[in-house]
Parts: sequence; C-alpha cells; structure tokens
Amino acid sequence: MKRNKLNNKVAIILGSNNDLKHAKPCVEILKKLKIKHEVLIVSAHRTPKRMFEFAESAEKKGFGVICAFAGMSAHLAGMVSSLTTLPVLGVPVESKKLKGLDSLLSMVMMPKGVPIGCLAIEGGFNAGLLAASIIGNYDEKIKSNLNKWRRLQTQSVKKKPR
Ligand code: RP5
Repeated sequence: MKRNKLNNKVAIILGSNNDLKHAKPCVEILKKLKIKHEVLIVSAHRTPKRMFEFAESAEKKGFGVICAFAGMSAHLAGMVSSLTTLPVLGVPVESKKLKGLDSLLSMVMMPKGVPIGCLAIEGGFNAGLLAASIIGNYDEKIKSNLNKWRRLQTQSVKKKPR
C-alpha cells in the first residue's frame, strides 16, 4: 500500500535523443492530466549499464509506469521489463526504412514470461493515457483528471459532420 502512494510518476525513456519528438504527445497528455514524469535517454545497446541502473532503481525512485520509446530493432521496452516488475509500455517509433513495422514487431512479439504493453506505431498519446489509467487505480486525483478528460473528449464529438 505504501508503494501505491509513492509510485505515481511516469518515466518516459527514449532509445535515442532522436526519439524525443515522437514522445511529445505522451508528455503533452501527462502534463494535461497533471501526472509527474521524467524524460530520460536510456539506450539498450548504446548505454546498457545506464539501462540496467535505471530499470533496477525505477521502483525505488517512485515511478509507477515506464513508457519506452524506441525504433528499429527496438529491444528497450523488453530489456527494461526483464529487470523490473513495473508495467512497461512500449511505443514503436516510426523508422525511416520500414516505417515502424520493425519497431512494432520487435516490441509486440515479446516471448512468454516478460511482458510489455505494446502501443500502436507512434502511439505516444495513448501510452500517456494508459499510464494515467494504471496510476489512476491508486491515485484518486489522477483518476478524476482522466475521467474529466474523457468526458470532455466525448462532449467534443459533434453529432453531425461539418
Ligand atoms: C533506436 O534506434 C532508437 O530508439 C532510435 O529510434 C533508432 C535510431 O537511433 P538513432 O540512430 O537515430 O540515434 O536505438
């Protein structure tokens, strides 16, 4: 129970500085829902020790969800998930040559035993919303912010096309 009170932060980790633009929609919705978050560059293959340290300490640092953005042979989300039992949401980044299909398949086909929640290619906004749902399970304020946001979305849908 103690953990529930503390672990209300979302970590957004990027496989590369070049992934930052793809994570912007995630940051945007987390800000809107007033969810504490940190954005960090953690590359599975370029900074493996940093990745290890990040994953091992994430829970202690108050993170409740990890959103991992990576492209191409995108093993970041799976590798981080192998080192923590926090929920890890993987967002496949659109790559130049294969348009993100490489990233998607790398993430979505995690073998049995170490799961990640895989979003759509460029699904950063939904990753933020899903992170809010997870944190909302034990943080009433976030739950209420998310419910309000959903109500506004529903209200914004016109009955007739213009
Ligand atoms: C992955 O490889 C990153 O997530 C990035 O999407 C992709 C290409 O990285 P850069 O060469 O652009 O740094 O590690």
